[in-house]
Formats: sequence, structure tokens, C-alpha cells
Amino acid sequence: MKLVLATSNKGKVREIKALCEDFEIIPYSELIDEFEIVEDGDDFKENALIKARAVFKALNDENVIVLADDSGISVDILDGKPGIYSARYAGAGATDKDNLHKLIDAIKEKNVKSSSAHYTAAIAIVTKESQYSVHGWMHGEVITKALGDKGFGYDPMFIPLGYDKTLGQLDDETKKRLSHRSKALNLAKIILQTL
Ligand code: ITT
Repeated sequence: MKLVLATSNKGKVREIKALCEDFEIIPYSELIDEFEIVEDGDDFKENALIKARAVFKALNDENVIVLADDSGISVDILDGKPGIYSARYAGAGATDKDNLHKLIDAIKEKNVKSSSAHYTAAIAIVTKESQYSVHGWMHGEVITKALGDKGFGYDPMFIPLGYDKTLGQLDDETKKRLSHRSKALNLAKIILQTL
């Protein structure tokens, strides 16, 4: 059975492939043209299910399993922002860099140099007969500097709990061990094996 990823985010594709080596993973853009999915859910779980259902429907193939990831960063000093709006924090069509610098500026405006924060990942799995969702979290702090170029998105400003370097500086193996995405995927793999 094909496991199709309902994401257009290359950073996610890279990480999910590295975390699920036992599965044949195909980004949906290799099967059909990418299309816009309106993520209008109230939380990560709803948005992950919206993406997985939309791609399942568009593929028009009852034999596929579709997996979607909806994720983001929540910063305590900003009352949990940007949260589910992480991908469009600096506006529609914003790049990862635009979003990162907007978040740095927003924290600086609070006259602090850092804040506790966490990443959330919701993973949804949709098949012909079933729909599942699981979550993972990674806690740490965000700083008002971008350090390193590993990972993607907000990683250059995020220091995981217990570390003194950002995810932009730490190696891929460390993020693989700690990340919100790997924790959610460990749960998702139990569902995939059952399917
Ligand atoms: P898809 O909807 O196509 O999957 P997207 O980038 O729009 O791609 P989301 O709506 O889930 O995905 O937004 C997630 C954003 O949160 C992402 O663009 C990053 O800015 C941020 N993010 C999520 N996980 C991250 C991680 O592991 N490291 C850094 N930033 C992350």
C-alpha cells in the first residue's frame, strides 16, 4: 500500500522520510499537481485532517494511505502565537525567513531576549475506511537571533530544553531524537503497522 504525504513543505518531506525509513513514502506532488488546501480548522489536529482528507479525495485511489502533518511554534510571551498560523505569520506567501524574522521582531518588541516556547505537530492518517490523528510536542526557548542553517522554518531561533544551541546549529540526528514530528510519527507508525 502506498503511503502518500499530503504536504508541499520540503523540510517536512525530508524529515518524515528520514523518520519512516521502513515505509515507501511518496509526496502527493509526485502523483498529482499540487493544489491549494484551505486550512481553516481551529487547531493543528483539524488542519492535519483537512489536508489528509483533501489529498485522499484528490488522488481518487481507494488503496492509498494519506499522511498529513500540521505543525507550528507557540511562544509564551506572545500568548501562544503564531501557533496554527506559523506558516503564514508574515502574511500569505511568506517565506520561512520572513516568518522567522517577524517572530524575532515580535519578541524584541516585548523587551526580552528570549521566551519559553514549544513546537506542536499533529499527524493525520486517512484511508478509505478510517481517520486517525496523533500529536507530538517539543519544548524549549526561542531567542531573538537566528543561529545556524540546519533544519527549516523557525529552527535557527529555537533551543530545545536541556541544550545550549539552536536546532539550526544542532545536527539532524539530535532533532530526529527530540522533535515534535518524531514523537508524533512514533505514534503514527503504530497506526500504520496496524493498517
Ligand atoms: P503543508 O501545509 O503543505 O504541510 P506548511 O509549511 O504550510 O506545509 P503548516 O501549515 O503545518 O505547513 O505550517 C507549519 C509551519 O510551522 C512551517 O511552515 C514552519 O514555519 C513551522 N514549523 C513546523 N515544524 C517545524 C520544524 O520542525 N522546524 C521549524 N519550523 C517548523
